[in-house]
Amino acid sequence: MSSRHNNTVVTTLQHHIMDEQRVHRPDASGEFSSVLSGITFATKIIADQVRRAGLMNILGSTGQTNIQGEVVQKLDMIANETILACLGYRDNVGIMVSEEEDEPHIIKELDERSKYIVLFDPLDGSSNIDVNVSIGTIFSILQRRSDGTDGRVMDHILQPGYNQVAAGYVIYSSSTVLAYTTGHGVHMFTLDPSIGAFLLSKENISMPVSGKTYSVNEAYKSQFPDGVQEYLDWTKTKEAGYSLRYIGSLVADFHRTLLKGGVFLYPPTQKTPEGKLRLMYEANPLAFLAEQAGGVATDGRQRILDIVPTALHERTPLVIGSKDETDRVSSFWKG
Ligand code: P6P
Repeated sequence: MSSRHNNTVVTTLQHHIMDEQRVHRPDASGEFSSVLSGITFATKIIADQVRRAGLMNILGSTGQTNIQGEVVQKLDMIANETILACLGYRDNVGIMVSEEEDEPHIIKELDERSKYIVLFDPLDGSSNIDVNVSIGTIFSILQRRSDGTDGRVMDHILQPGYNQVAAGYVIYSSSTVLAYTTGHGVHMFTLDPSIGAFLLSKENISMPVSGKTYSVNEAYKSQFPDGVQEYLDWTKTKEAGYSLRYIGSLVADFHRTLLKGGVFLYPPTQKTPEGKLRLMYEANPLAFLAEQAGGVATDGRQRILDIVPTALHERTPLVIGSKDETDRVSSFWKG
């Protein structure tokens, strides 16, 4: 389904979601698309706030720290509250989990109607806000378990990533771009602020199978596992000929890797022996997108999407990107 705008045929995100639903989930009641539209509506508001942050005196920190022990930026809280507000009144969302909140938000009892669980990092990379570096929102959507699990909320939330029904991110940069998957390819949309709509820009994205770009914070090299240090030494050899690109904003580093190929890695360090990045609302959604685009995502040993979570905010090491590149990291790092 498409429309005409500025004399060109365009496909909005809403149309695309409905088309996806009609083709792949004809029996769906449209509830799922209303969850996605709640998220995308929130990200339009966040994009506006991010763009005007410097003018609205909402840069800087709130002086608080979150469960991750990180300083909470004013825009973090605004983004968090925006998503909670936009999804909180959707009948079909039962639980929300935010990087900024210690505990899950139980909106409604999980039942056949309010069966969706939305997990999100409202504004990842927020330490970069004040220096105008790209930041992003990452989201993951699960459904309540239907295998007779009893009513314990955490049993419904702590599901492995292969159970996700959708995942995506929005990157707030020179333009605001949304990428999402429902398990039928990765599709990308660019926000047209003049009409407030996300318009299809890339459909069925395929991550290049290789790419001579590695993305890691090399300042921690001496703390990485030996195999990773050997990989990093190899990338600098003349025969390898790799480039290093590291923005320090996960969504931006992943967005480049998805489109151009290469590999992003955040191995364990002495400071973060379990890894720094969170499994449920960072690694899982990006791993779903990577695999749907033909890429790979592991924790150095196993597929990210196979990890059975044991805690809401658990962290994981992450190696994500082109198949050839992640395989090469694994060949050096025996996990
Ligand atoms: P480091 C931002 O704080 C973040 O969570 C990710 O967006 C980013 O990839 C990572 O941390 C950067 O961590 O230790 O390199 O500053």
